[in-house]
Formats: sequence, structure tokens, C-alpha cells
Amino acid sequence: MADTVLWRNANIATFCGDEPYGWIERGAIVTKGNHVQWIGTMDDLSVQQIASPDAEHDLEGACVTPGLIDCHTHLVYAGNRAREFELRLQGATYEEIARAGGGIRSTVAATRAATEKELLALAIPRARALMGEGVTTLEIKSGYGLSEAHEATSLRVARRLVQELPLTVRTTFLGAHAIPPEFEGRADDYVKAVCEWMPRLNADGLIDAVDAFCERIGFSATQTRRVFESARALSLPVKLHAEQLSDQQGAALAAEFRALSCDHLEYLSDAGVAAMAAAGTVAVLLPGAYYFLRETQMPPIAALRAAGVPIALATDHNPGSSPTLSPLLMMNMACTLFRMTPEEVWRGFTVNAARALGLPDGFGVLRVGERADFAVWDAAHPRDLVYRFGHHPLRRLVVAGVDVTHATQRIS
Ligand code: DI6
Ligand code: FE
Repeated sequence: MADTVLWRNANIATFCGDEPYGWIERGAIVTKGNHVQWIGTMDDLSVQQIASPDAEHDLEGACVTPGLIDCHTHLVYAGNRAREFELRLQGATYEEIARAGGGIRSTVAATRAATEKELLALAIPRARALMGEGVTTLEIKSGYGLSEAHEATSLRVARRLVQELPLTVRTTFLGAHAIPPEFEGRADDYVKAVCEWMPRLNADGLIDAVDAFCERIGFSATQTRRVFESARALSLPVKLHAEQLSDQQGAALAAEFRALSCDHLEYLSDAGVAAMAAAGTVAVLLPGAYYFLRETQMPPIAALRAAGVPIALATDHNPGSSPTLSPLLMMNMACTLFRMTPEEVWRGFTVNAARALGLPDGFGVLRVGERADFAVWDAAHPRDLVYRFGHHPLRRLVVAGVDVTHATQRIS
């Protein structure tokens, strides 16, 4: 028989039901094994006469939320791009650096030079830092290997993380991230190669979804379509880095393939919004990249809201355009820079992020019968957590009913 644990005296944001935040004031959670057995108010708890739990924790009025879901990261890579940051401050642009062979390609060189063991050792502290801000599920993209063997290594490292840390990980194959030097000037040949690797990587169980970078400095819509057709042939869901630096009509293409999500979207057109709404595709907004690249064009948030497109948020952790490991800072930025509401940004890092990954029901919410992944915070309400920034408010992290706070790490 699995243990029952009572977590009492909490204010709980469940993101279920019609209440804002799915709020339960003065509530309690009973977990049994890895799932939620009961959730409600302290008053109802006494009436319900829950059989005496095996363990009990007084949360002293702390706020509890579902574990955060970081639905867009590039967590596996070697090296850093501080030098490129310096060059940008001396006047070079992100696109100029990429065209000159720097940017993504410099991370590819460093990643190829690292062993699988080294890449894992670099990824672990990054994942721990995300857990230190409440993350219990994350997506990890490949895309810094850009050869079959190196992409396989990156995806294996992402898979191996769950043996090292109490996390749920979804892997995304982003072979079409940049053109590697050996395919210089032969983008179509490279796309063909990516499509040939895909079934083998998938047969090895390394791919949960397929992504591409549809951009002037990435891949054209026609090339992206080929990648998506290969994914479809394998019944793999797709996502897209779309309209980040320019409008390539990538979102409409992705919607045609019923994409789980389109990500970035600063240059998304009205037609793109409509296509995403019709396909049920989630908009993943990435305030870290917007900020770090000093973008001034905002994603069309009012249009997304009006069309009923669910909005998720993520760190986009990567060394070039978003070297952050702080979901809470991203939430604060989405409020201050994008004018999203605190409830929208919380839904963006929980229930809508689950949808952007196609996760089963129960991820990103707190509900009876579902997984008990939750964070306990040094705050009375979720809005307090996104109003402040640069602080470390996590008190405890619970994954599948188990307190895993020991596995988290503050961001240094
Ligand atoms: N868009 C991004 O913001 C990241 N990848 C992408 O397609 C940045 C990747 C990098 O600069 O290393
Ligand atoms: Fe990205």
C-alpha cells in the first residue's frame, strides 16, 4: 500500500475549475503514492475524515502551485557565448554574427567537441537550477549537434537526465536548427539528411516531437515542410520556431500540420493567428529571447487572446539568445514587457505549457487522481511570486508525491 501524506495549511492554485487560479484558500492536499488522493479546504478535510495519513506536513499558509513546466529549452550544449554578447554590445547584430559563422554554429563546434559524459555533466546543474525555481517537467531540444551521431548524443543526454534527477523530460529533435559547416551552401541536402536521420533516431526512442527554425538565417518554409512531412510519416507531433526575426508564414505552415505549438512569434501575422486558432496550436512566448536580443516588436498578444489561442511561456534556455535558468524572471518579464496578467503567466508555465508539449491530462494542474507534482513557495499568492524578481522563493518541491527539495539548487 502506498503511503498517504497530508500537506495542510496551504493556499493552493490548482488551475482547475472556474475560480481565478483555480484557487483554494486555506486548503490541504492528500497524496497517495505518486498521485493526488484528495484536495480541498481545511474545513472540508475535517468533515471528510481522511483516514490517518502516514505522514503530515504543516505548510503554514504557504502558497502551493503545480510544478512548473518549461516547455522550450535547449539545455544540452557546451561552451558559452559571452564573447558574442560582447560583440553585440560593440555593434554587431545577432543575424550578422550568425551569417559570419558564429552564433549557433559556435555552440555546435563546442558541443561536438564534448563527450556524452561531459554534456550530461553540464546539463545536470542547469536542470537543477530550473528545479530550484519549481520546474518538475521540461522539454529539451537537440540542435547543437547537427550530425546524426551528435544529435543522437544530445538526445540521449536529455533522456539520461531522468535517471539523474526526479524530473519528467520531453525530447524534441531540432536537426533543422542551423546549417552545419560541412553542408555550407547546400541547405536542401542538409534538410534531406535531417529527414533521413529522423526514422533512425525515432527507432532508438529518442524523439517525442520534431521542431525546426523557420527563418532567414534558418530554414525556408519549403524546407520546413519537408521536415514536417518526415515527422508526419513517423506520426511524430511537430512544433516550430516561427516568426522570431521575420514573418516567414511559418505558423500557418505549422498549423497545417496541427503543430502542438509555435514558438517566439514576434512577427506573427493575423493570418498566422487565425491558422493557429483553427488548429488548436499553442503560442509559446519567450520573453528571455525578446529581452536579450533587444527586440522591440511584441508578439501580437491581444490578437492571440481574442482568437482564443492558448499562450504558454518558457525560458528558451540556450547560450545565444536566452542564457537564463529563471522561469520566475520570465514570468515577471511577460508581465512587464508583454503586459500579460499574473494569472496568464502562471497558466503559461503550467497548464498551457502542458498542452504545448502534448502531455497527458493532469500535467500542469492539481487535481484528484492525477500526478502529485507541486511547488511550495515562500509567498501567500502566485501573484506575489511574479511581482518580485531576482529572488529565491522556493520552499519545497514535490515530484510524484515525493519531496525532492534536496535535488534542487539555487541559481548562482
Ligand atoms: N531561436 C533561438 O532563439 C534559439 N534558437 C532559435 O532557433 C537561439 C539559438 C542560439 O543562438 O544558439
Ligand atoms: Fe528556442
